[in-house]
Order: sequence, then structure tokens, then C-alpha cells
Amino acid sequence: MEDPDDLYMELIPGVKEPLQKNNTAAAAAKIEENIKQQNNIPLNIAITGESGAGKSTFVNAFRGLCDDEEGAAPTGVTETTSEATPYPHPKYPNVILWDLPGIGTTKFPAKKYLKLVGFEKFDFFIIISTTRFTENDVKLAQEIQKMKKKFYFVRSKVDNDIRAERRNRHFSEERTLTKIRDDCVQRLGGLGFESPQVFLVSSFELHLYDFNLLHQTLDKDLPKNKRDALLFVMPNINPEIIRKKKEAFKRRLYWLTTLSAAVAAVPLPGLSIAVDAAVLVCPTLICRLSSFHHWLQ
Ligand SMILES: Nc1nc2c(ncn2[C@@H]2O[C@H](COP(=O)(O)OP(=O)(O)O)[C@@H](O)[C@H]2O)c(=O)[nH]1
Ligand SMILES: [Mg+2]
Repeated sequence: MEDPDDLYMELIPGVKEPLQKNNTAAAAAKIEENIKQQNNIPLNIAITGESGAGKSTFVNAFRGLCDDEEGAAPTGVTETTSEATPYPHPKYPNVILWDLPGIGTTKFPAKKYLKLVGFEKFDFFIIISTTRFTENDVKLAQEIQKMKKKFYFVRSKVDNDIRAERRNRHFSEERTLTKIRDDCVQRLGGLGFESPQVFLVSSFELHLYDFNLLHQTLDKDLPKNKRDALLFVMPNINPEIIRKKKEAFKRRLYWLTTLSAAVAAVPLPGLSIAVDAAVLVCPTLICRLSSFHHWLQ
């Protein structure tokens, strides 16, 4: 039977060999380096779309903040963002949501707009539209594609559509969602974008509609080393997300305890200082781990 330790060893490159050779100091150094790296992996998410599409509200919802909370992005029909504004996640500041100016408000062509907002730093773009995707949205998507970056179309404020449609006697939520989705796809097709995937979202109710599917798609598309960063900032919208977080924390706890055991086994003063430092630099992790302790029983 496969040793469960082997599964974890695969996750930290270069640690298996020193552990097998009983070179505890080398293994501990590798683990420590990896823990530090894991905690500092940056993830920059660009939120763009026309003014009023719901960008700032989406940024706040993603960060688990109400629109009127301190540190929240200003929202409302008259609020416009004139430059890309970074909003680090309150608990994981290495994950930053960028509230971009509406492309229509800048009057720049897509290429210049992307230069202006510094497109290189973004891991991916979310293009939000409230009723109909515009020519600007499509030009932006095409330019993002040319820059070899990923983008995702999000149709916002779906709660409004559902509420309005509920008034019909033959209301069906599934039919309404299909109608909205088809309409977006058709519209984007008409603007020269064939068979796009569109995610239907309400920032007021992230646990409904396609937000979870959006996470699954991002998770699949992201490089392996960035997946945990995205997972940790995901709001706890369903049991599946909570289960995945628990698994990820367990993996980290496994490495922290392995590191601590390795250090205890090697009586080198320099190394134990290094481990203290490693634990100090990741107080968020320790705090997170203790709050999830009951899951790990
Ligand atoms: N019903 C509903 N309203 C929303 C949603 N997202 C944003 N809004 C509202 O739409 C308006 C514009 O949102 P905002 O986030 O400021 O748009 P931005 O200009 O793209 O940043 C605000 O009044 C928000 O409360 C949503 O998911 N559902
Ligand atoms: Mg805004």
C-alpha cells in the first residue's frame, strides 16, 4: 500500500531524497523554504467592465466585506474608479483584487487601457457586465487574449433578473438562467466572440448561481502553486469549499509538524532559530490553523 507520507513528499520538491537519506537538516531547510514561499505567493486579480457593472461590489463581496465597511471599495451608481485600485484580501494580503476603471470611462482603446492599468501583473481578468456585454468588453477580451492572459466573462446582478422574472406565473429559475446565459453568448457571438463561457453571479448572494463554477474554472486554469492562494480567499459559500480548505490546511499542518520534528531531532542552534523565524513569519497560518483545529481532529 502507498505510504501516505509519499503523497505529501511529492508536494515539496526536493524533500524526499534528504528525508530518505536521513539528512534531516537539509529536509528541514527545504520544508522551511517551501512554507515561506507558499505564504507569499502573489495572486493579482483584475476586475474590469463598464462603469456601474458591479465591479466594486464584486471586489467587496469576494473580500467578505459589506459595501459600507472600512476598507471596502466605494460603490454606487455615481462612484467611478479613475485608476486601478488594489484591494488586498484582509486575511491574505498577498491576494489582491484590483478594481479597474471602466474601459468606457477612460476613452482609451483596449491596448492602451491594458498598458495603463499595468496588465502584466495580473494573473487573470474578470470582465463584468450587468445587462449586455459591450463592444468595449469584447475588444478588451481580445486584447487580453493577445497579451496571453486569461479572462472570464461574468454577468452580474442576476438576483435582479430572478426577482423580476419571479412575477411571471410560469417562472422557472433554471429557464431564466439559461435565457440570460444564451442571451450573453449570442450577444458576444454577434460582437465576434464565438462560444464564450459566461458566469452568472450575484455579488449579494455569492453562494447562488455560477460563482462556485467560476472558482472551479479558475482553479483548473491557475498554475498549481497559486491554487491554494485562491482557495484561501474564497468565501465559505458551500461545504465543498470548506472541505478543500480543510485539506489544504491539513497539508500545511503536516509540513509544519514535520519541520518542527525535524528541528527537534537535529541539535543545531542555527536551525532552530531558522524555524522560530519561519513560524514567526507565518503568524496568519498559525492563527488559521488554530481556528481550524476542530476540523483536524
Ligand atoms: N442587485 C444587485 N445590485 C448590484 C450587484 N452588484 C452591484 N450592484 C449595484 O449596482 C450599483 C453599481 O455597482 P458598483 O459596484 O459601484 O459598480 P462599478 O461602477 O462597476 O464599480 C450599486 O448600486 C450596487 O449596489 C448585484 O450583484 N446585485
Ligand atoms: Mg466602482
